[in-house]
Amino acid sequence: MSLSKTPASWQTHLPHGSTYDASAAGAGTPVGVWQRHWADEPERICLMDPLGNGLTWRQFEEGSRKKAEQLHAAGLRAGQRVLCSSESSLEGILAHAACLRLGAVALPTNTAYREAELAHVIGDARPSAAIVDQTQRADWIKKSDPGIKIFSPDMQTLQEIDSSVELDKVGPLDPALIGYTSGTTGRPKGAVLSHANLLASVEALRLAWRWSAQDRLVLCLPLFHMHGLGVGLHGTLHAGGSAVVLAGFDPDVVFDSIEDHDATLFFGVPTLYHRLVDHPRVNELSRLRLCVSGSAPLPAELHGQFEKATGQRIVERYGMTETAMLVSNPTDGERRPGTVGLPLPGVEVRLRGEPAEIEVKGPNVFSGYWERPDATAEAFTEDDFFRTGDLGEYDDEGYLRISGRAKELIISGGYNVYPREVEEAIRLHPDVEEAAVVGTASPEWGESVTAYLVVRKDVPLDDLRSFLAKELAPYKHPRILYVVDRLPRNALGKIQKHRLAAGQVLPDDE
Ligand code: MLC
Ligand code: AMP
Repeated sequence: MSLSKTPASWQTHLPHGSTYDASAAGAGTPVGVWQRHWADEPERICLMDPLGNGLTWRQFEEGSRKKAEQLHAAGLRAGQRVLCSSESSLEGILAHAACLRLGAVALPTNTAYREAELAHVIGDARPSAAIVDQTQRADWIKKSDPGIKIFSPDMQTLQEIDSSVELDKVGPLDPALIGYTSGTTGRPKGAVLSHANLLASVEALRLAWRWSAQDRLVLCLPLFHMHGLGVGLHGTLHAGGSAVVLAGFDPDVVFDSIEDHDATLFFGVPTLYHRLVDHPRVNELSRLRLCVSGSAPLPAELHGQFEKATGQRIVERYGMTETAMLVSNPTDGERRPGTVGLPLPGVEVRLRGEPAEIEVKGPNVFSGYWERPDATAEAFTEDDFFRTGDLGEYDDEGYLRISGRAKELIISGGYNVYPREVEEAIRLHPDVEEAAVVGTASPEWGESVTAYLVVRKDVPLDDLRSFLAKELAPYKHPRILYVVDRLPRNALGKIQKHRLAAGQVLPDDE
C-alpha cells in the first residue's frame, strides 16, 4: 500500500497566536463546558425559537435537570439508551441534554423512519426509553418492545419526582450517543461516540470557524444526524453562542430569522444552498458572518453562483457520523471550491492505496460500532486509523478533494441511502425479478435514488413507492425507475453498477 504525502497542516485553522491542545480537547465532556456557561452567564440566551421565545443558560440548566429527574424517576440509569426521534424543538433539545447529563446514551433517529427501520434500531440498541412527538411512532416503538418507556419531548408529568439525582458525572470516555449508519452491510449499525469525541470535534470547529459567544446560528437541519446535532447544536452550546432552532427548512423562515434575530451563521447541506440561491431574498444572506456546507459534495458551480448572489464564499467541510468533523476549508485563509479543505485541529488525515482511500485518526474519532467487534475491526487499520470509505486526493496546495467513494452509498439531499437496503426491499415485490439501485446526478438532490428493474410484470414507479412505504423512509424510495431486459454484469456475474450510474445501460444499447 502506498502512503501519499501529508496535506497542509491544520495549524492553518488556528487564530493567530492560539494553540490547540489535543489531549485537553479529548479529556473533557460537553456537559463540563455547559456547566461553566450556566455558572458564568446564567442570563445569556443560548437557544430560541423563530418567534424569539428564548432559553437562557439558567433555563437550559433547570429544564434539562427537570427532564433528567423525570427520566431517572421512570427508572432510566446511566449507560441505558434513549431513542430520540422528534422534530427539532427547544423541548427536544432539553431532553437530549437531560440524557447526556444523566449519562444515558442518546439514540437520535430519523423521524422519516418507518416501522421496520425503527424496529431494527430498537432490536439492535435495546433502548429503555424513547422520546417521540408522534403517536404513530410511539405505537411502532411499543409494538417493537412493550417495555420501552415513552415520553413526549415536553415530558409533562404529575408524578412526584426525586430531585436528589446526581447529574453531570459522566466521564470523557463514557458513551454519549449512538448514530446509526450503514457502510456496506445494508443493515445500519450503531456508531458509538463518547462525550470526549463530541467535545473534541466542536472544540476544533470553535477554533477553525472563529465560533464565539457573539455568534447566532440559524439551525434548520434535523437534530437526529451529525450535522444538525453534533455540529449545529453541540457547536453552539460549546462556543457559548446561541441558535435559532427551526422545525425544518423553509427559506422564508430562514430569512426572517436572520433578520429578526441578527443571526451570524448558517449551516446547510448542498440541497439547501441549491434552493436558496435562486430565491428572491437570497441577498439577505450577505449579512451573515459565515455560511458552511457539508454532508455531501457542494458543486463548485453552486459555490460560485452563491458568491455572486450573496458575496459569501461558503466554507465547505467534511465529516461523518463515526468521526464528527474531519476537514474544513479555512475561515481566514483561501476557501477552495470543489475541495473540503484542510484537516481540522487534532485530526490526522492520510490517503492510502490506489485509488486512495481517506483514513483518519483523532480525539473526535469513535472507538467502534455498538456490539459489532467484527465491523469495528474491519473499519480500523492495524495502526488505528479509521477507514472512511471515501476516496480522496490533495490538490497542489494540500487541500483535500473527495474524488469518489469506495463504499456503496447514495447521498440524496444530505441523507445517506444504502443501495443494498433499497434493493432488498424492492426484491420483496412479487413482480420484480431483479433490482439494482444506484445514485444518478441531480442538481437539487446531489444524487437521486434510481432503480433498474428486471420485472415479471410492469411495475409503475408510484406502485413501487407505495409498496415500499411500510419498509423504507420515503427519502430512500427510488425517484427514477428504469425497466430493463437484464442487468449488465461482468465476467464474474457482478452487476456493473458504475455503468448504471453513468446512464450507460440499457442492454439493448450494447
Ligand atoms: C425529503 N425528501 C427527500 C429528501 N428529503 N427525498 C430525497 N432526499 C431527501 N433528502 C422527500 C420526502 O420524502 C417527500 O417525498 C418530499 O421530499 C418532500 O418532503 P419534505 O419533508 O417537505 O422535504 P424537505 O423539507 O424539503 O426536505 C428536504 C431537506 C431535507 C433537504 C430539507 O432532506 C433535509 O433536511 N436534509 C438534510 C439532511 C441532513 O441533515 N444530513 C446530515 C447527515 S450527517 P414525497 O414523495 O413524500 O413527496 C452527515 C455527516 C456530515 O452526513 O458530514 O454532516
Ligand atoms: P454520514 O454517514 O451520514 O455521516 O455521512 C458521511 C458521508 O457523507 C461521508 O463518508 C462522505 O461520503 C459524505 N460527506 C460528508 N461531507 C461531505 C462533503 N463536504 N463532500 C463530499 N462528501 C461528504
